[in-house]
Amino acid sequence: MTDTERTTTGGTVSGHGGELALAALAGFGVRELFTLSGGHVFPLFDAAVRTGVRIVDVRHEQTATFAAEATAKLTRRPGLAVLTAGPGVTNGVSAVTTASFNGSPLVVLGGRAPQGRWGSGSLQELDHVPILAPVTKLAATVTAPEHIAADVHHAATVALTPHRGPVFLDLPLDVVFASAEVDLPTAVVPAGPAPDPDEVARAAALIAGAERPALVAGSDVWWDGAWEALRAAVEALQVPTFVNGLGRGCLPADHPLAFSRTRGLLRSEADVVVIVGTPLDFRLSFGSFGDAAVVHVVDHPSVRSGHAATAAAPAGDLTTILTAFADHAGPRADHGPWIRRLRDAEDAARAADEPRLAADAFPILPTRVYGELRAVLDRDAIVVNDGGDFVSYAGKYVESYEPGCWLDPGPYGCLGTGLGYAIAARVAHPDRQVVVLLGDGAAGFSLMDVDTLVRHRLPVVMVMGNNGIWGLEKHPMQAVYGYDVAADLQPGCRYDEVVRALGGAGEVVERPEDVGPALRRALASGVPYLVNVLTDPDDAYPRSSNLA
Ligand SMILES: Cc1ncc(C[n+]2csc(CCOP(=O)(O)OP(=O)(O)O)c2C)c(N)n1
Ligand SMILES: [Mg+2]
Repeated sequence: MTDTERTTTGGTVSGHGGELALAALAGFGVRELFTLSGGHVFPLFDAAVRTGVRIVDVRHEQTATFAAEATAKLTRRPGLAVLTAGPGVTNGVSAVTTASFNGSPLVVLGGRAPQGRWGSGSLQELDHVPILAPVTKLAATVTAPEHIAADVHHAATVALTPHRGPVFLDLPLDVVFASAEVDLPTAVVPAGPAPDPDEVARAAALIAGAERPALVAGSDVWWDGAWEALRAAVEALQVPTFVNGLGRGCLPADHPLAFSRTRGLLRSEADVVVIVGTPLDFRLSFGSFGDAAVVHVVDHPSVRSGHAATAAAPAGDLTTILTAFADHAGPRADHGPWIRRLRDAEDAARAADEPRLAADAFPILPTRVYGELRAVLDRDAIVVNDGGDFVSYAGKYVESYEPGCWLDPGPYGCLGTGLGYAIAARVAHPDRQVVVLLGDGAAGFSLMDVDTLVRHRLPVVMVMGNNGIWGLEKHPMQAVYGYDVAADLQPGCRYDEVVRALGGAGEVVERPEDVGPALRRALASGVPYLVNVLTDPDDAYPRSSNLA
């Protein structure tokens, strides 16, 4: 096969199953795959070698799958994980589920025992499809080499179609090692459905006519490429705007209409709350904001809320909907007094935070780490969050100024994203700061993948809030029972020595005045570097409950 035959705009492709699969994905811009070796998937490796797809081989399939999901989050292209049959696939299931909750266009290609011997007890002979079906948009087995390109093309299209999400195909050994010559369909990135213009107009009129409206923008604004339309809409309608998930940075944190500290006031004071591109889940008090009417704007009718009452719920392409909001020509109330009220409250809340951000307490308060971090982070730094209380503080104190910079695990709340997301961030953005915020507990799920950072020369800065406990569980258990079990880790554990042993660098920080200099050394080092900050175990992130 010549390179011109491996075209991104359709045409004929021939080769073994791995070549056919990667040819189908090339048209969607897939340039790297994340994997851990296994004989069932060798043809995919061979195809990558032949076509220049970067292979990033990691130390746990969960990390590979998180890295693929994060590649999608960072690039808005499909991310590709290649998982070997049986345990390779099942090790990826929590990360696939995370992608499902996040609406991330993740493509997982699994190995599979040969279909010619199915039922005879081949190594790792497991039917993965029923395991993956509930957490994917599509889970299927490719049954013939002639089907591989079309099936993979279809799977990628499904992953990218709003509302987006993960897809899974497994390729039996005797199918993926065989060859075929087939026509490759043209890769098209599908647009969302057209929204109902009357529903959109009704929503716009509600917002414009409200006295105290507010908007919360979430990840689908980023996935839909709708951040400019978002900005145009909130500027035209003069709506104070909050962000969550990948919505962060879709309106820069220093925009005059951007707010973060005053979300509590929505419940007590707003009269219309507009939620765009994120579910009405626990992060948004299940879509209940006191007496406020709720407008839920979604990228597809299938993700309209089933539990919350909404005054309007336009569904479809978010750019179309937000542009229509921006163009709304009907009557509008003056939102000026409300914006000033929120801004005063926001300024007061920020001023009240300052002492904790600068605290020189010993042991170090986690807030001090964030006070120091904001001084050294670039506006386009990629920030990865993996932990409990330590990253709850990050959510509060780290600002995002550009879209696609903020990687949190999302509403599935799965610890262990850290190193996978970090690997993807460095691969996608070789020239930006990549900073991983790690709880000491969370780190245990993926720290071995520092080895991957070292082998693949992927420098990232890891900042650990090391309180020696599973803080987000220990404090609530104390509150509920008056005692706690299964919540202690080793105090002062030298995770920085682990990173050194794996070929990176690091240091331990015990004094508040040493945090800033250590962060600067780490960012200047050009190697994987862990700043192991020993933080106060008695400090608990102020929250009512994490169980409801
Ligand atoms: C895979 C997984 N296991 C368990 C949990 C439950 N959990 C949520 S937060 C947390 C504690 C995290 O501790 P650490 O990373 O040290 O952060 P800290 O709260 O101490 O700052 C746990 C165990 C989870 N969310 N995900
Ligand atoms: Mg901890």
